[in-house]
Amino acid sequence: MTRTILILNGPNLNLLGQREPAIYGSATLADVEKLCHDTAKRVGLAADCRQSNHEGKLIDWVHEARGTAAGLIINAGGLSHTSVALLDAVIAFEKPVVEVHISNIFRREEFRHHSWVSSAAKGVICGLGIKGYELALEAMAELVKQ
Ligand code: CA2
Repeated sequence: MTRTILILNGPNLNLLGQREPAIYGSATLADVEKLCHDTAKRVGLAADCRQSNHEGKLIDWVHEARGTAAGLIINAGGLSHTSVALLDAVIAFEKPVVEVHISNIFRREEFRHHSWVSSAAKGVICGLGIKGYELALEAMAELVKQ
C-alpha cells in the first residue's frame, strides 16, 4: 500500500517569503516543501509536494492522486473560498484530506471565513504558520492507518 501523501499548494503560494511576511511569515515555498519531506520521513510517509496557480491543474492532480496517494494535504489558497470544482475533485478523492492555511482565515476579511474545501476535509489547521503542514502530516500518519 502506498505511503505517499500529495501536498498541494494553490495560487500565489509560490510567492511565500517574498511579500506580506506579517501575514504569511518569512519561510519560502521551498522551506515548506523541505519541512514536508523531512516530516513525512519522520512519520513513515513520503511527501509529493506540488504547487500551481491554475485551478484545472490542481484538479487534475487530485484526480491522478486517486490512484497514487494515500492522503491529501491541501492549501488551496484563494481557491479555497471560491472553487466548487476543486471541492468536487476533493470529494471524489475518497481518502483522508487535511486542509491547511498558514494564516488564521477567521481573523481576516469575512470572504476568507468560508472554505469550500473544508466540507470535504477530515480536519482543518489554520493560523499556525508553516507548522500547520507538519501537524497535518503527523495527523495524516494516524489517519492513513485507519
Ligand atoms: O493562509 C493561507 O494559507 C491562505 O490559504 C493563503 C492564500 C489566501 O488567499 C487564503 O485566504 C489563506 C493566499 C496565498 C498568497 O500567498 C502570498 C504569499 C506572499 C505574498 C503574496 C501572497
